[in-house]
Amino acid sequence: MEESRQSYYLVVGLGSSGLSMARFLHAKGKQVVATDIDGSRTKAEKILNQLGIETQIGFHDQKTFDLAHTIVVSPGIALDMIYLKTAAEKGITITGELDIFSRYNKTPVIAITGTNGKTTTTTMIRDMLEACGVRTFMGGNIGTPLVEHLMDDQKVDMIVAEISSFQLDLASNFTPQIALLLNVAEDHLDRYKGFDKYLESKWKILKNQTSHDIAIINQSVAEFETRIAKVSSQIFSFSSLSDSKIPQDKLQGSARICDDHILIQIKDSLHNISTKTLGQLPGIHNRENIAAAALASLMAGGNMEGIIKALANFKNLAHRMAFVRKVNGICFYDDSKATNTNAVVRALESFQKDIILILGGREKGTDFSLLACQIKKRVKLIIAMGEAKHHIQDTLGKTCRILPVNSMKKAVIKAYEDACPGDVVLLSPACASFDMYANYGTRGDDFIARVKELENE
Ligand code: UMA
Repeated sequence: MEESRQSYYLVVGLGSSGLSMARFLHAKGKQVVATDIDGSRTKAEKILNQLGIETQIGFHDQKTFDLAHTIVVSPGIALDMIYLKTAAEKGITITGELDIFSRYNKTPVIAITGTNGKTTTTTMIRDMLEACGVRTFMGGNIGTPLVEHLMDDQKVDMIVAEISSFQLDLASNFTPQIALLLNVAEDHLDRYKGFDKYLESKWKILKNQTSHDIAIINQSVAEFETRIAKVSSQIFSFSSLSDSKIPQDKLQGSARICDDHILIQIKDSLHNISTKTLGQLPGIHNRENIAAAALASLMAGGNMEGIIKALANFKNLAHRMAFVRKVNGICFYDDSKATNTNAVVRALESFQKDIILILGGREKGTDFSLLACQIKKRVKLIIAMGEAKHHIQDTLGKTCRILPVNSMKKAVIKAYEDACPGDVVLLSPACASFDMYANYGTRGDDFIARVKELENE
């Protein structure tokens, strides 16, 4: 690295976000240097080197950070990383993919954030709009980095973007035309200094919106009333609570979740979605996702006909309360995506009782005691696995019988041995998967494979 060179963008982290970002900036004619601490990122290294991009793989070099013009940080990298802090002190601009994307993007954006239900709602909006003839690009935290849209020739009318708090933390100019805030519950407390900081990050999705933009917010999100009083966006709300305390004059429209339908009001027009036929999407949380998605789709130019058609075809996504199979009268469910306690509570509420719950993995500052009430009501045995298993035993040991295990295979076998016909075995871990797996998907796949082995035995 030459001491004098100061015009390059440094891309930090070469997972899917960083790799796309390095390619995009290079395509825009920027000088790019890319670095990843993981020495096994040789595939990314090769792709970038072939483009003529300099890489530093297997290490970070403070000098490379300090001499950059701008540092673009991957969302999964904590911002208290020493290299970033030192560079920031030297006045180097530190940013993330949302700001770079916003600088070049010309297509309207629907941005969806929240602790749970982001991926489901994002996919639903994409499906609803497509069913209404609106061409979409779907990306962001859901998997395809947003800058991929900017490298694609395909014409679209709307971008449907799943957005995480990590992405919002580095966003200063991101302004979605339609922003959704689905819910906020305890999560990622290994990265944030307390729930308030995490909540603050989620509310940032509305920060730059003006009176031309739309915000669709769950009324039960903490600080709803005080926050909406301060934003300029047109506010639409949705709620599954029967008594709304929000003065109606603050709202441009709303969706109310009733027993067997969702009632949507936008100015003077009323729309109704019957939920009687939505067996694929159980639980109040899915009704909330539908309400938010329908409001967003209507405001983005969709119509009720397309929305209802998309809902009729919508299948619950993999690893979210997905029924695996019944073995000798015992039903197995894969809810590997439940990586926080709020998601586990929602999963437990879907069953009456006699649940054998597989919990554990890598903690995210998790407070397992938030599960105690539901566990007391419905769970007969907890199988605890992964790094968190001792913490689970310490916190919930007095609430329920707990069996620690060392592998998914053991977890499934032990659950099966303890279960009676009619019981439910539920993988809903309340933890990240990274102590044992590449991601929650491979954890769920392992669970499914182990359940299938039971039938063969
Ligand atoms: N790394 C360094 N230095 C460090 C630490 C990490 O170089 O000090 C490197 C790692 O070695 C690795 C890379 O950074 O190679 C990982 O970057 P990343 O964690 O940002 O992962 P990506 O593969 O780029 O995926 C990210 C999002 N990941 C996270 O936010 C953790 C993906 O969301 C997203 O789909 C993708 O960008 C495309 O936008 C995943 C996620 O788990 C699904 N999100 C969290 C969640 O949903 O709860 C927020």
